[in-house]
Amino acid sequence: MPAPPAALRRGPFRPGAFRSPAHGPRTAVVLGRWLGAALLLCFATGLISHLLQDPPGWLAPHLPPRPVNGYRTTQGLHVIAGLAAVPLAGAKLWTVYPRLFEWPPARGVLHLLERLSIALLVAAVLLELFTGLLNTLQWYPWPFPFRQTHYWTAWTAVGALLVHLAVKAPVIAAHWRRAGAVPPSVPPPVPPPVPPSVPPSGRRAVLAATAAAVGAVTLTTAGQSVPWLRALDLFAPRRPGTGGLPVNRTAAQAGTTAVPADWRLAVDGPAGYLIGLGGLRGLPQTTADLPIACVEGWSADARWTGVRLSDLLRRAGIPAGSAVRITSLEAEGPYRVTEMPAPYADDPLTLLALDLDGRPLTPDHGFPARIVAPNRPGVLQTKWVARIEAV
Ligand SMILES: Nc1nc2c(c(=O)[nH]1)N[C@H]1C(S)=C(S)[C@@H](COP(=O)(O)O)O[C@H]1N2
Ligand SMILES: [Mo]
Repeated sequence: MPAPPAALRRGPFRPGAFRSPAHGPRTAVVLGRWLGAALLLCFATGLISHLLQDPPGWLAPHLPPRPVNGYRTTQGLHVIAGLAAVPLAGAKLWTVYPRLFEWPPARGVLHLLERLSIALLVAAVLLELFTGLLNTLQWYPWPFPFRQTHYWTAWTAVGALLVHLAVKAPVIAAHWRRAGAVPPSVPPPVPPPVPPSVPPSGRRAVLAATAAAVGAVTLTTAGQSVPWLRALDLFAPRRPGTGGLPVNRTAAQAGTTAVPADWRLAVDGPAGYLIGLGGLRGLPQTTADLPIACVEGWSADARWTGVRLSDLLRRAGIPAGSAVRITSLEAEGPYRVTEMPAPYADDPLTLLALDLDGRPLTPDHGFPARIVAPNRPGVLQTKWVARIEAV
């Protein structure tokens, strides 16, 4: 590689400025494997979340309401892998940042394109981690919609990641195994002279520190979706209070604290009707243990009691196999209206819940009645229900 002009041959541009194996390709490959695995897990689980929350028309009638804890599991993994990717991305960038001082900055058009694709990859991954992290805090200090941005940036990141893997395939292959483990058929490369000041354990120290950081982040936040880690859940933004579910949007925020005394649920259909709380309590009641699995990263179990949604629909003459629209009392808000595909509406565990853990719903949890369905993102578990109709 040519040396930079004399005036630049200092500091990080000095030839041989970075000689520690901590900045070497083997470290980059090991960290890249961990980070790549975390990012691909994020991508796959994020895609599931996106499809469950906003399915294209052809998919909606085939969404599975089972397993009951399916969405809780994939969303828990999404947030766990995303949080683990934060220290991993930091370590990976630290390992390769000496490349910023490479001379010349571009050896040709192809090399320039390759470097630009890495710039895009880094920008997309950092934007994903940043927006995802802030979403778990429900903090949106930006003018763009979170979900669409997070979704399309994910495709950008994965595309740039595939280009990166293809370009780097020879380096990845050469450093996939530890230097000592190279198969004997390949002549061992002549190791570059390492000055004695550089500890040979530099790489191991970086990897160990990264693993420790990932472990600490995971253990202190995974409790927001993994019940048996709840005791260690120090840093997750949301935890169930004493014996309760977290609340994302309170009744005060939604303007639904004062439910009119003459509240009636409207079920629209060929035999549509209005029914009050007393009428609903007079219908056969079902109890089901279903989690609220919030897209903002937490999930929690609860025991719900209420009327099967399918019973309410049949009474209105709405046939099985119908998708329904559920509208909240809330005057406005992104989750005021939900469309529920037929498999959920037909499921015997999908309830119009009146009780939570054996007590009538509190205003924050959706009094007088709310929807709960199995394997469904929390955002779609509509609270303060006013109207149900076939679509
Ligand atoms: N009408 C209405 N229903 C809603 C919401 C809302 O903003 N409005 N928030 C949803 C979200 S994001 C979640 S995670 C769950 C939380 O239910 P909980 O507050 O009872 O725990 O309610 C859902 N139901
Ligand atoms: Mo949520």
